[in-house]
Amino acid sequence: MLETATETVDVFPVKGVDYLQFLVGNAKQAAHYYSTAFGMTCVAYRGPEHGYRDHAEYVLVSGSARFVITGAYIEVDNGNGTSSIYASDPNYAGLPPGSTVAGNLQMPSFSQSGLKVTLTGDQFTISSGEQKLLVVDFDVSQSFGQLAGGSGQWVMHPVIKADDVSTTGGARVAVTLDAGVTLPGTAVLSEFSVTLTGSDGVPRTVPLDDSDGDGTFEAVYSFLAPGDYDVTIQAPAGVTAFATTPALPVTLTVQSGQTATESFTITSAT
Ligand SMILES: [Ca+2]
Repeated sequence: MLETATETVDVFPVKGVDYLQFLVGNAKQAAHYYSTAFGMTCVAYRGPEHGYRDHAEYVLVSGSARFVITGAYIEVDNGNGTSSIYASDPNYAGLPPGSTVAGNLQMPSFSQSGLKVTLTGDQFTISSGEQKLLVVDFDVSQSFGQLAGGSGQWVMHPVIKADDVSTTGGARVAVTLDAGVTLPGTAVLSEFSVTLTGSDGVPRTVPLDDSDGDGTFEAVYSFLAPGDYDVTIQAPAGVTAFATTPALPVTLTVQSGQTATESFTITSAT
């Protein structure tokens, strides 16, 4: 197993956050909740009466964080080559042009329980006089679900994870084709993707990319909670089987402040 962990320089340091935008079903109700329950201050609003016929947006301020609340939609893969769109409002302004809304996207959590942020280890310690930055990760796969009973409606229960920036690590998974190995049909390495799954069971999938054109395709991860991650590689349609060295799955250990790396060679593909 080729597993190394090296010191890394953060090539994309986060120096500040301009605003967080929350996409909700009822912006007025959510803004009211954040104001009355969380003590945020509403500093701006725009809506139909200002000429924004499809918008109802509130800007809320809490300390130096800003929260912008509007609507949302989810596009669901029907598994047969088609997709359907579910929206918080059939006229939601953020919909793709010309799209047809198949059903309703409900977002009850915002009005019932507010926004919950899951901290690694369920705790976060800040000492007196200390400043900490949090990485906030909106988990799409856990945040959307289909209502039971075949109603066709979708529900958003936002799951947001947070980690102390200084305790997170990164990962870099490289994939190359062995000499003489070709992919079947029109398949190319950029259609492959890499998935890391940690102890939380949440898959994090990143497509392979060769931005510098040197023939080595990579999936790069930032701001991972330290711990062990199972590494798997997904092939596109048209590739029925493939083998790698080292063989999959591989466990990658992410450490705080470091980038764990793993390099795979595809030794056969059919
Ligand atoms: Ca490359």
